[in-house]
Amino acid sequence: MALSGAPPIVARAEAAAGRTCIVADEGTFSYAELLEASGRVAAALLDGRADLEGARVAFLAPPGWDYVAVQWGVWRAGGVAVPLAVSHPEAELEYVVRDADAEIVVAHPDLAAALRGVAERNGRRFLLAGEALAAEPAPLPGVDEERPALIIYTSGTTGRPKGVVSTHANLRAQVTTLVDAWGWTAEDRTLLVLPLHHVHGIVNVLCCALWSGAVCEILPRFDADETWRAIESGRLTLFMAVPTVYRRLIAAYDEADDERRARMVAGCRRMRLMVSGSAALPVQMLERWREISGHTLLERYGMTEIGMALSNPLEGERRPGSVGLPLPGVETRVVDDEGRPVPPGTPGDLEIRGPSVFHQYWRRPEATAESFRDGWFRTGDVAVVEDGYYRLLGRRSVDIIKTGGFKVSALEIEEVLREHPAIGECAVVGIDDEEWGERVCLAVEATGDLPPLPELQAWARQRLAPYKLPRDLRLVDSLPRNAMGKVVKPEVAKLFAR
Ligand code: MCA
Ligand code: AMP
Repeated sequence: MALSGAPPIVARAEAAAGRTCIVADEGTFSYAELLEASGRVAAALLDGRADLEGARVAFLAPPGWDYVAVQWGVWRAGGVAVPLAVSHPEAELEYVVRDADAEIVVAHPDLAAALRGVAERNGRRFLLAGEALAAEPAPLPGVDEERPALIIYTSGTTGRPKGVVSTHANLRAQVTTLVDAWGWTAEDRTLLVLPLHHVHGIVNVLCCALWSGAVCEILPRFDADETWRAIESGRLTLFMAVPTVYRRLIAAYDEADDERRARMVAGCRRMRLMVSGSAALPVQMLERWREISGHTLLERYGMTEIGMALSNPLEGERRPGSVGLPLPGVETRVVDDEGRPVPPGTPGDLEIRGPSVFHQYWRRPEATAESFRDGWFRTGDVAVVEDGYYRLLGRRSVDIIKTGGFKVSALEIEEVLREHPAIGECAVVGIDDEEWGERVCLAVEATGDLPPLPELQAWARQRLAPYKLPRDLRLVDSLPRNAMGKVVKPEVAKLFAR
């Protein structure tokens, strides 16, 4: 196996060759099998070329073996991996394929129908994952660490989602800081229940496990009962999820009989670490989980553009309501409006610097430039430092909503909904919600007969991911506006007060 010049995570796999790496619906696979399979995928993508030279490869597969083999195959061929979301309707898939300017589109056979059409319409090469996995091996290029590796689409304060480009070196920095801070080893065995079009699932779980030579069990989608069964087996050592997932696990525990509860508790006690992130973990949830599992959830903070930046410690005090301390290799600062650092105890804007910070927004140089100040990435989150521990106080923009751990843009949803014939002006706001953190709510000035919410959702479902759909609706004569005529979102939010 010639792995010199391979991307760092791939090169490391040689040392773990005989060990199990993936346990998924498709079966159990070793690191050697992953190297073999991803080599075949790379050869299929190259199709006689020496190097993809940064061509984007968009791929759609449920979390599982094909997903991992294709992702590694893209990297080994010198391409940039653009993971597509299983839950997205065709319109969103097409947006990403076009915006990323993907040269090749790869799909799992179960999800091929919509994507094949997208590829054909846009003149992209289309490949089934199975075909790629069956290709004859070929020589593979060397891939320099500074080359782009991954584009993840993330919603921001400007309309449609932007592609966040991270290099192999960025990914290595994001992974190694977590491997060190959370003590990952080859003896670890984790269960991945998160979607694989975002950093939490891709970097924190999948890449950290594979970097460490550990075992990553994968569920194609989160299911509380199946997750508990894996925990009950006692074979897992660590687990990571968003607060909404922990809430579902708590609900399933509450419904279980005493005998099963005892098994659930025993399984948790055999684990060494349980982590929460992507959205604020309510202190009550942290406490309830501690009662059930004996674990104080380790809460951490991150962002697609930077990987993880702050984390409560593996050893030492995990402070409820706090996202902890800067991770090794990550520089953090809290600043005022002019970019001057503020003293501890004073709230300000959180900014991040270091090798884990992304390379650029794909083909958006202005947005990239605006997101930095003097070399520091401006997160848009407001934080305060207390005894060295960081506490998040909110976001700069009311138009960013976190729901079920997904970041969504109110502006993007409004833009799509305005295309509905009965919607004139509209405003989307995030309202606090016990289950979802925030839920997406919509106020409308109608221009015709506004259909009831389920009908409106069905219409929007063709255009937007399920987690972007409005969950509550108010029809208003006119939206609250200021003297300039601008809609005042905090006033809109009051319309949904319960
Ligand atoms: C789904 N539903 C919702 C929402 N999502 N309702 C309100 N708000 C939502 N956000 C509805 C569906 O329409 C459906 O209703 C019902 O809930 C079940 O839907 P389903 O798709 O089955 O939901 P689920 O699969 O149970 O989803 C829950 C989930 C998911 C597993 C918690 O939200 C999830 O995977 N979240 C993780 C997101 C994540 O990985 N974020 C990381 C981003 P009906 O049947 O009526 O249609 S990376 C990041 O944030 C940074 C880097 C970081 O720090 O990690
Ligand atoms: P994303 O764009 O999906 O990467 O989401 C990043 C955002 O998620 C951050 O800017 C924060 O607003 C939020 N976030 C991540 N982790 C936490 C956390 N532990 N507590 C509160 N918010 C968080």
